[in-house]
Amino acid sequence: MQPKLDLLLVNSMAPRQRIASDAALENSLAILRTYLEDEDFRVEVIDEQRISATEAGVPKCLVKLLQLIVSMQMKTYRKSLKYIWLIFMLLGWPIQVLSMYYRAQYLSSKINDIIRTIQENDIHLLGIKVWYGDSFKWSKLLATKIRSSCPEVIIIAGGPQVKVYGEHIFHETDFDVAIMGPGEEILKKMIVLDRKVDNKTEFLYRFHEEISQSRLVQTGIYSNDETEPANQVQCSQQHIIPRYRPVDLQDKLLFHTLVDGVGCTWNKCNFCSHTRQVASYQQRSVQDIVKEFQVMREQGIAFFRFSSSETPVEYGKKIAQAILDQGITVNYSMFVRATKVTPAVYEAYCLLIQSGLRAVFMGGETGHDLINEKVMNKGIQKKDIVDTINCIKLAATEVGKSCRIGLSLIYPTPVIDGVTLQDVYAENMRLIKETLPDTVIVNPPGVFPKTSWMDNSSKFGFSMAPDFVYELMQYEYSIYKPVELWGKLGFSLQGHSLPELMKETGRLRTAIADMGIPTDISDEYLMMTEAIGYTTKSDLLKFKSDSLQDIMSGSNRYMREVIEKINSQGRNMAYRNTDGKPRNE
Ligand code: B12
Ligand code: SF4
Repeated sequence: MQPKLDLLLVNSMAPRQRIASDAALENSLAILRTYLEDEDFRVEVIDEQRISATEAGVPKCLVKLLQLIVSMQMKTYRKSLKYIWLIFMLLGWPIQVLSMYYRAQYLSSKINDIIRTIQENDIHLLGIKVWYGDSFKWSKLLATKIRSSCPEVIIIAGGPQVKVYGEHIFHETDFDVAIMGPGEEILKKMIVLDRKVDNKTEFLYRFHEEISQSRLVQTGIYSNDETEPANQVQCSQQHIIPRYRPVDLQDKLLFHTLVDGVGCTWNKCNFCSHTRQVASYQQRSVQDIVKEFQVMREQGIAFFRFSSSETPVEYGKKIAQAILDQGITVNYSMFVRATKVTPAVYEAYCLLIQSGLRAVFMGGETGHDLINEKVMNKGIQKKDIVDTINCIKLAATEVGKSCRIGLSLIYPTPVIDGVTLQDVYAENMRLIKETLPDTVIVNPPGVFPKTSWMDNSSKFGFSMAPDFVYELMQYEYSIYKPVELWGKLGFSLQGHSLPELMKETGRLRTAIADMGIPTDISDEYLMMTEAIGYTTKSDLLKFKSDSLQDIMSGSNRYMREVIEKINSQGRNMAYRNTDGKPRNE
């Protein structure tokens, strides 16, 4: 018998909000659905990552009480009020635990809903978009429960966590197959195969015979095996414009991730998991990109983030020119690499900003040149970071528009002979003073599979317990956790345990905040807050503090208001041309 649905796609759920843009439009599952629908398959998406989702399942009075306690915790978070802060922390603890209990119950009920949908529609294929941390734990639980209630269902993992952890995804999980890279073509093959077989055993046998010998299928830019039939198709991947349904836009932040290309031009940093991609930056056609802008604008969407790990400026310039030629009003943000600034780079940034570039995320990693070279292999120097940031600021002034800058650093870092951690710290501070970015994102050192840091861990001074990777996969990384609550993860760097490393990360973060620079604001929010008039540093600091309060108390009180303003501004822009007139005039 044919199933009523060929494939059910589910976005993993997390008990707590992680960043302010958790409720962004779910682009990749919409892409997969659109591609498969165009091939005449029946696909549904379940995505509960919505604005109101953070509070779902928790009694209102509990949310309110937590809001109050967290606000007191934040007000008393300073050395002089340490003991009062401690009292509020202790008071908040049982309430946090209770609220997490309700959330866990709620998330578990969502799993039961999915099981019901699978049974009612006789679904054979379930695809799960997998993320890290608590969300990964939820997807593991989902797979386990499906395996026991619906043993014939083939469970497929895909998305960010597979791209970072590859084969490790199968450790103590019930996923049958995992896709590392684009899922379009491979899912199509799986649906076609599913229609030909009678049961799961036969499916898996033929899958391995005809589609992939390995349970982990590497596709697109992750594929380095041209003998696998699935991979050959994926290499020449075309990019699909997702078709959002009205329900996909409901209770969401109207901000769309647009594929401008894949990868980055460098692809060699020692710490970066993107280096699992076997080729450097692959661009998408400008024509397609502009078409996607236009399709999204029809639906009231005007805020975008480019998805590639770097948009090279020369390519960005071509995209910018096309936006200006079409006269479309959009705001977008992107990842950039620091570079040797030339008049051509300056000109490119002027055009980019003129066309709507409103924020960039720049991975600087450190202001210490020797560490950036020997430890990071970043391929840039402090001078490049300073010059590129100044170039962007000058270009913005020239054009008379804003382009905010988020500079990302990794601290502490492994150190080498003749360099102390304090030297790295001092160079980082010097870099920040010289560049004054709008925000600085400070990350502790993370060691991911198949990176040079992992493969040569002893050379860099990392020490990891045998099950470190599995622990890391489900570790809920949150900079808002007090250092005392950080587990050890079986990880150390040059003799420093994880809590010690986190303390050092926090030292730099505090010093930056003391300079009046807000830390850890994502580039898309830099762009969207600017668009709704949060133009000063104090606006940003307030945004940072209020959104943090929401995240810590599991509430959406503040973010709901901000998102309402953003969505309304986005619609306003989407329905107007660059001359400010309504589009259909
Ligand atoms: C844009 C972006 C965002 C956006 C939009 C996210 C979204 N809706 O996907 C925003 C800003 C909201 C965001 C938020 C976060 N992000 Co983010 N984000 C990215 C970024 C830059 C691009 C992702 C993207 O949209 N690519 C384009 C689409 C088309 O590709 P794709 O998502 O990979 O989907 C394709 C395949 O993966 C596959 N696929 C996807 N899902 C599935 C499911 C199945 C079943 C199958 C078979 C295939 C499949 O097919 C898709 C189409 O080809 C990536 C880095 C990168 N360059 O990849 C980081 C990245 C995905 N983010 C990351 C993280 C950590 C986060 C946050 C947790 C941030 C944080 N710690 O503060 C949050 C979590 C958000 C959430 N909802 O849970 C990590 C993920 C690490 C991990 N192990 O999970 C990444 C890899 C960055 C990094 N290296 O650290 N992010
Ligand atoms: S950190 Fe950035 S520049 Fe370095 S390899 Fe990764 S994506 Fe490329």
